[in-house]
Amino acid sequence: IRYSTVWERVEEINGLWLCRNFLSIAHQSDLLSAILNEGWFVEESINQAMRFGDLPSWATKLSDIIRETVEYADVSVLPADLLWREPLFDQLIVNLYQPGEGICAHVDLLRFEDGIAIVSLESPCVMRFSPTEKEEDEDVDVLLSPGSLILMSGEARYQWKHEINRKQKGFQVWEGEEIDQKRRISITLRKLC
Ligand code: AKG
Repeated sequence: IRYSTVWERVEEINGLWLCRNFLSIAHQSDLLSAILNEGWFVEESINQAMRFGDLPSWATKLSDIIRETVEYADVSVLPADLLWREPLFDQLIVNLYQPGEGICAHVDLLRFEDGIAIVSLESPCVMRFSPTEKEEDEDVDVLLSPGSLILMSGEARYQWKHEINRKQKGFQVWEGEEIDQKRRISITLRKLC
């Protein structure tokens, strides 16, 4: 096994799980090379690539190990039948964020099924979750370190927005320390309804 099967539940948010050390350093660099070899990001103005249906082979392999890591997870933390569907994912987004770039608060479109996975590469970042029906200040920050995987399901997917605010210096702080922003690449895997 070249990946971690240790999952954590994000206590405050039902349906949000984090696998901090999902990919080894070597696997992260293989994945990064495969993505950059696609040639999607040769022009500076392009920072997102989307694929539907048959995914590149590296993404299919990634899906396979996501399925395995869920199957082997401690069932007291993560339900083993969470991602039983076939195919597991048929839509891929790769986002490339330069320092200062992030993504606004959103809930993923309803045309995607429940059960969304995000793998992070390169710069760590803080992803902020905020409830769609806000009564008080209940935001929850999650650190997405390189090689980590998060899974969003149920409430986490439908009742919480997620965002990454890297607009200004000082916004990305984790445990009192400002994160040194570098390029970040994320891989989001979903299944169309
Ligand atoms: C999206 O593309 O909808 C995302 O939320 C991406 C999040 C990320 O880059 O980690």
